[in-house]
Amino acid sequence: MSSSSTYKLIYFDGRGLAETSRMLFKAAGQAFEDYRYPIVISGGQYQRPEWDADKPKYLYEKIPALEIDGGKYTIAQSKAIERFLARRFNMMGSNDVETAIIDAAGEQIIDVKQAYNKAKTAGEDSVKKFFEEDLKKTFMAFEKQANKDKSGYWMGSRLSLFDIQLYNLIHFFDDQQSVQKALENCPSLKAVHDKVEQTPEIKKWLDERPQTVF
Ligand SMILES: N[C@@H](CCC(=O)N[C@@H](CS)C(=O)NCC(=O)O)C(=O)O
Repeated sequence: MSSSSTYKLIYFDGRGLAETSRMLFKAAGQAFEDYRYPIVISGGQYQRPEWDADKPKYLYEKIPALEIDGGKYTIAQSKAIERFLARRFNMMGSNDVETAIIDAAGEQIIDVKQAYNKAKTAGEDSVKKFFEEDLKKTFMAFEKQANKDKSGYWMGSRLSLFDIQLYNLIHFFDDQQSVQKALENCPSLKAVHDKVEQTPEIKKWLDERPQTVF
């Protein structure tokens, strides 16, 4: 398999678990098919009949999925897809230690999102505590590791998977005021955010991507 492969990224018509992979494709200048199952909210419920019909065809009955070379290979699990693409596009660090650090930070994002979902079910006070403590501590930890090479990127001298994951984490929450407060003492992370947003291929994508509810 070579990097001249063709790619089809399959997900719902939303950013969700596919957007980091879409942004990796865009940043790398790699063409891909951005296949989106329609999803509408009706009576407070998600309706996605096309997906329901196709679901049993997928290995774990979940998406995103990445089909390579016309479906010769299919990769499941969003984080496995992201790491695969990042490795292919040279965005996974420049040695095995950098790779592991990028990988670990991505795992922490999963943990912090889980903490947020838990806080939401526990009520308003827990959500407030989440932003003031959990998210802030996670950002401070990321800040400590950031920009050691003075490149403005989080790790090393070029864009990596974690830069994009961090950008999407920052935009994951509805309460942007609390996110900005949690980021207060993290100048390097804010700089990474802006650098990602100003990357020409990504900027173009942010301007033209479909506006979706999630
Ligand atoms: N750990 C998986 C979770 C995938 C997942 O739960 N996907 C949801 C959509 S966000 C799904 O396909 N659900 C199946 C369904 O709703 O029928 C990943 O990161 O890819």
